[in-house]
Amino acid sequence: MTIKGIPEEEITKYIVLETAKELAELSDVDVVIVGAGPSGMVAGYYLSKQGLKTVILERKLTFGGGIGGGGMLFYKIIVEPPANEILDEMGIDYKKINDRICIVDSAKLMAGLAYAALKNGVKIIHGITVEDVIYRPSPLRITGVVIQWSSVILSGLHVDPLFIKSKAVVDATGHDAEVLSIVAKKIPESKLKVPGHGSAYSEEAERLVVEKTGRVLPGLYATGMAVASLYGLPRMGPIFGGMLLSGKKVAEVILDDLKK
Ligand code: 48F
Repeated sequence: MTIKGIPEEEITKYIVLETAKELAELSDVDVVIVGAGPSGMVAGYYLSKQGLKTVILERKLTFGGGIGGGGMLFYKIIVEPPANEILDEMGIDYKKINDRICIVDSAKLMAGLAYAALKNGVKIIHGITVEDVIYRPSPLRITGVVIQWSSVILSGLHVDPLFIKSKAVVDATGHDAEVLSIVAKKIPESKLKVPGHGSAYSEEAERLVVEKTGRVLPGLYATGMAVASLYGLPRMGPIFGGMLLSGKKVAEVILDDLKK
């Protein structure tokens, strides 16, 4: 079998054309999820499963957020029941140690969550940073995000950004709760404060994160560690059951809100 050669100009033409067509389509979506970590990818999985036009914007050129680092670079991740039921549904296999602990390889979890979400139709775009939100005042509503290539931000060049309009914006940015922090800083009407998460109390932290997951303001939602940082909840370390269940819960809250 001989591979056919492609002229260079066609490489450029089709990459640019196909990307531009899709990006234009994605200028107005149902849900923007900021961050392709565990909570963001699970939220994307359930939202796209219900047919919502969902895009995940990820600053880096990879998936998984904190999953890849395992526990201090030991490449196993702990998922606590009943969050393993999400792995069952997605076809990600793991080892059950006891009633409290299931173990999965970090690479398998990263790839498995991404593939499950993508198969449901979510669009994941790498190398884009959300640097601000779009809002409408009185009554306050978050109506989308302001985006920039991560490489432009890293270069330090002054380049004006672009926008994506959405019915819901989800902060799934992890410990730094970047979207919530931007809103807290730039929109006084939000009255939002982001104190950051507390010290470790693993046995309580995951339950609290799932409990507090949901709508923060009209149009703005939080999932995963961003929830811990918003409410000053304790950290939990490399256990991920709460992240997966938080992603599922935020999807349910959004689906409910958008039905109204
Ligand atoms: O940090 P991350 O994995 O968030 P998470 O879903 O999970 C937290 C756990 O990994 C772990 C933990 C609990 O087990 O303590 O830390 O809450 O993933 C966040 C993703 O968001 C991206 C970032 O690169 C990462 O992949 N991100 C952060 N800020 C932005 C962003 C931004 N402004 N724009 C785009 N992506």
